[in-house]
Amino acid sequence: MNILIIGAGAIGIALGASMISQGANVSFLAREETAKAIRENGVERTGLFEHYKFSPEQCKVYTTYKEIPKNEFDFILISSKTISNDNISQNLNDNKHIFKDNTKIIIFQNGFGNDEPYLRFFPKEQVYCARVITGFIRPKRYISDITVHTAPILLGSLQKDDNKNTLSSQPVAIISKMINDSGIPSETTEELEKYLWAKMLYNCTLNPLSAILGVNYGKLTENDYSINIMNSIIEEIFKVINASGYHTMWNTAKEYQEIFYSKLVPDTYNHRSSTLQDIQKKQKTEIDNLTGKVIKLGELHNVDVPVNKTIYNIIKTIEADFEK
Ligand SMILES: *[C@@H]1O[C@H](CO)[C@@H](O)[C@H](O)[C@H]1NC(C)=O
Ligand SMILES: *[C@@H]1O[C@H](CO)[C@@H](O)[C@H](O)[C@H]1NC(C)=O
Ligand SMILES: *[C@@H]1O[C@H](CO)[C@@H](O)[C@H](O)[C@H]1NC(C)=O
Ligand SMILES: *[C@@H]1O[C@H](CO)[C@@H](O)[C@H](O)[C@H]1NC(C)=O
Ligand SMILES: *[C@@H]1O[C@H](CO)[C@@H](O)[C@H](O)[C@H]1NC(C)=O
Ligand SMILES: CC(=O)N[C@H]1CO[C@H](CO)[C@@H](O)[C@@H]1O
Ligand SMILES: CC(=O)N[C@H]1CO[C@H](CO)[C@@H](O)[C@@H]1O
Repeated sequence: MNILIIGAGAIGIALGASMISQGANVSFLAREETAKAIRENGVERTGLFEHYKFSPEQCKVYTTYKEIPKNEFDFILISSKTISNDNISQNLNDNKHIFKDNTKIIIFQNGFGNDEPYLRFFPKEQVYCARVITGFIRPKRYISDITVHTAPILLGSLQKDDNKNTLSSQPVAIISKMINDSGIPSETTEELEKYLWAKMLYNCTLNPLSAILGVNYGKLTENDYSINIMNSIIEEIFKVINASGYHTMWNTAKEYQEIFYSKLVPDTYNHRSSTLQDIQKKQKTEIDNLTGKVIKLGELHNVDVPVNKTIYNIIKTIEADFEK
């Protein structure tokens, strides 16, 4: 089993260590600085669950596609930031020699519809997604530390066959089993769409607003003004989900709001969103793939989402001066 991991960030390193622990041959495609750190130190997984430490000889690292041998990989796991998908999917298409006949791509990223850029070049039977709500940080370039775990990592397809049935998750079951056997709970699902929309609801409601106001998630639920904004965001997203023919676990915005305030936010009260962390580091955020996605779907289906648009425009204004 040969696995390529594109994007050796916190989640990529953790996935790599998990796969090596289960006897797979793991290669990373990483930026120069990270590649150097892995070549010198190997990779480590720390924090929650089993800890693993592998030497540089136990994995391979590439910095360009050119260096990768032909006909090499059974699975390609994408764990870069979403903003790189246009480029990565194009690069994979230009370097199809690294694929075997039946190589599967699995996308481990935030947001909904991240498979779309890949589907320009690869058939839907080859492209899968994951829902990850486990928290990873990278204290050193070659170490991934697992800080929070909310629910199993779920793998499956967002694509439907001609009869409108979701494609089976079975082709990627071996990867969820390896993740699970490495100690991080993981399973496959035929309902990935619902789970990803649940995550979108949560992230689109909390991330940008917490970043604009510079506060943790919990703080947002402590006054009526921010609650007002969040309620509007949730209502708009429900309209969009409904109009686009997607589904999630709750039938109405109200049902979701109840669990959101009583359970979801209290459970993650102190969390500082990745959007806030990006802005503090003066890095571009993933807003285009969160709120931006809701706005695009709204336009496509004639649903007005003014609050989402305002939030989106504020974040875009803040990041306008950031380099990358
Ligand atoms: C790993 O790769 C080596 C050759 O590079 C091969 O001999 C071995 O069978 C591979 N292991 C697995 C688990 O695929
Ligand atoms: C796109 O990919 C190529 C090839 O890996 C790389 O040289 C280039 O810097 C990438 N561009 C962006 C914008 O990430
Ligand atoms: C994610 O955002 C990038 C821009 O940052 C965009 O190019 C890409 O198409 C978006 N992906 C989806 C699925 O919307
Ligand atoms: C989204 O929400 C999950 C929890 O559901 C959280 O772990 C993650 O950091 C959030 N951020 C993004 C950008 O999706
Ligand atoms: C995941 O691992 C747990 C034990 O760690 C086991 O009980 C469960 O059946 C495994 N699930 C899958 C899908 O392999
Ligand atoms: C909750 C909600 O808005 N449900 C609507 C979803 O869309 C269908 C029509 O496509 C409506 O009948 C539902 O009322
Ligand atoms: C294109 C679009 O949906 N624009 C709307 C943005 O929000 C304002 C304020 O509610 C609306 O008036 C626009 O129609």
